[in-house]
Amino acid sequence: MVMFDGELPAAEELMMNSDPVCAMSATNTMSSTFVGSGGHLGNVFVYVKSGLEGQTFPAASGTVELNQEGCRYTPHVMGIRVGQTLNITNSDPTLHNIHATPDANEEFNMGQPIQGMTFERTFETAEVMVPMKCDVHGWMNSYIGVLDHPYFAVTGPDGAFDLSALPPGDYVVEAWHESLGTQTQNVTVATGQTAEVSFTFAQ
Ligand SMILES: [Cu+2]
Repeated sequence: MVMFDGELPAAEELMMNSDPVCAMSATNTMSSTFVGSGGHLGNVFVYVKSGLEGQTFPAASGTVELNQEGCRYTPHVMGIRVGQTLNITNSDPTLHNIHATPDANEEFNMGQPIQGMTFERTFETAEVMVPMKCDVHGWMNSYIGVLDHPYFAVTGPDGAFDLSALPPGDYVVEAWHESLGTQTQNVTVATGQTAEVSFTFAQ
């Protein structure tokens, strides 16, 4: 569970009118930075930061989807495995470009002028997080956590996450939020038991 103890910033009014296609979607002008209610914090990337060294894991099956719809990225925060295919789609009848600005991976920047266009990318190195943005629409951004193991999750609006497939062991678990920073906790998973982990971000 991830909680937020503080005052939520006022909803960000976004300048979506600059593109008539985006303006049609402007009913949803809430920033996706803070998602959740009642103190529950969504869009937090939670992952095992250490404790899995030296282990190898079966390759991920399937692709991960990143969609541009209503001049937003969906999802806003996501995780992917090293080498797993990221399928990026433009569902809008307007130009978007996908500009990834990683530190450890290769930067890329590709335009998608036509509705329905897709392309695929992979990431070669673990990196938390890879920022993505659209240079046409300054409000469009998203973050992708790239990991070489499968133990990661993104909190929903209820603040909940589930790493329950994690085998017994001693771990450092990190919670990352785009504007509140990171927190870590030492977590011991005993055989046959469930560890409850809670993070509280304050401002
Ligand atoms: Cu765009």
